[in-house]
Amino acid sequence: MNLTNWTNRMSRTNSMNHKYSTNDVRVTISKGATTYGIIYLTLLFLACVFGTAAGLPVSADGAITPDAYETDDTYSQARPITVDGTNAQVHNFHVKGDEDWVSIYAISGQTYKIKVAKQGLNCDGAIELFYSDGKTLVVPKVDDWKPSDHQDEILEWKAGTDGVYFARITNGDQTANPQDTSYELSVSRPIAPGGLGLINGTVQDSATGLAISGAVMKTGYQAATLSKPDGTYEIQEAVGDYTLTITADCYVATTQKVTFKMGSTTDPANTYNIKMTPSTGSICPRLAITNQQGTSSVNVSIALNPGSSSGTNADWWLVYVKGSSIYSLDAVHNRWTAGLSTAYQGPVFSLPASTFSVTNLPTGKYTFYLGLDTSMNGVLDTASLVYRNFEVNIP
Ligand SMILES: [Ca+2]
Ligand SMILES: [Ca+2]
Ligand SMILES: [Ca+2]
Repeated sequence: MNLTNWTNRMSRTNSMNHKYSTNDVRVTISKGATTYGIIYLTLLFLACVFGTAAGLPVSADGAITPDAYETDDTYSQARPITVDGTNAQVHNFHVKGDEDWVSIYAISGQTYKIKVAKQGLNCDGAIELFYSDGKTLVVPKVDDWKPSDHQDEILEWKAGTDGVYFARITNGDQTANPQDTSYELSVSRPIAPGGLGLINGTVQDSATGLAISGAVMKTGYQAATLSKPDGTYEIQEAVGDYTLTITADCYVATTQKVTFKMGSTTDPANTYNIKMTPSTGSICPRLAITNQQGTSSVNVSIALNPGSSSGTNADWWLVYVKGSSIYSLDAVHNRWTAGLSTAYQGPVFSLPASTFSVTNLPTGKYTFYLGLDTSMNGVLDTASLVYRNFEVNIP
């Protein structure tokens, strides 16, 4: 692993701040001393703070293979679903009580239809819709509560304001066996077909090329979408020329002239790749993880804009979670340790984009986090915490 930029800077900074030596305040749970209880509490804590369930134990009674969108059990874990996307998302309820959350960017005055279709024998989908706080209901539960009829469930609503909405899909029959609970989830606008065109592409950080997730992309007419965790997007809109506006936390808003053509597909002729410039005003961690195709290694790319927090003392965190395990990078000694501990403690500075690899990872799903909190005490402080997370699968 090569963290030269970061560690050089850290070593220098550390030598100027001996009273904040990481050894004085670091909370390290060593592998040998770790009990399941400590790990569990740590994960619960992380789950609250970072919004991940981190594979916390759930009833595994009859559990089946989770669908590709897991973990998506809370609104903060929801991933965007493309309105009028070319493919429906295939989900299942892999354990009893599973919840599947997705985010939708909706435009005021437009009518949207969320559909659960092609339900398996043990699937009786129920749909709820929430505002951007993930808690306040827009549309209460839509569920025919007839486990045996397998009719499509449809929630239709007219958006009152532009913004992010969250849909929660649950199995109407919570006691149903997880076997055969698959369903297809789609979101569409009930408008006349035929006059729609499609564009697609990626949204990337102009400085680092890192994927930007959750960028809001609007045509200014009827369509909007959120970029996916890998930075890709897809939009359908009435045929014509538009100026796409793109906004994202930590980036300068930008525009792109686009053309929606009749009968267009996701080919290069309809591809617009967007680059966004990092904003300088606020502290912004940037993180992207890529699997080295078919290997047990990942490349971890990190960068940090200090914004107005430059020079403020902070706890820096770079951790990954797999199942019930959590590992933290010790950037000063260039090693990973079990448990939750700071990567570094010291003033916030501009961390140039750097990439290093983590090797020999066992098969499974990993969530990486890069975060900073400006209460430098070796404890994860939610009040001042800013972070980015990124999920990667080791095949
Ligand atoms: Ca699921
Ligand atoms: Ca789920
Ligand atoms: Ca702290």
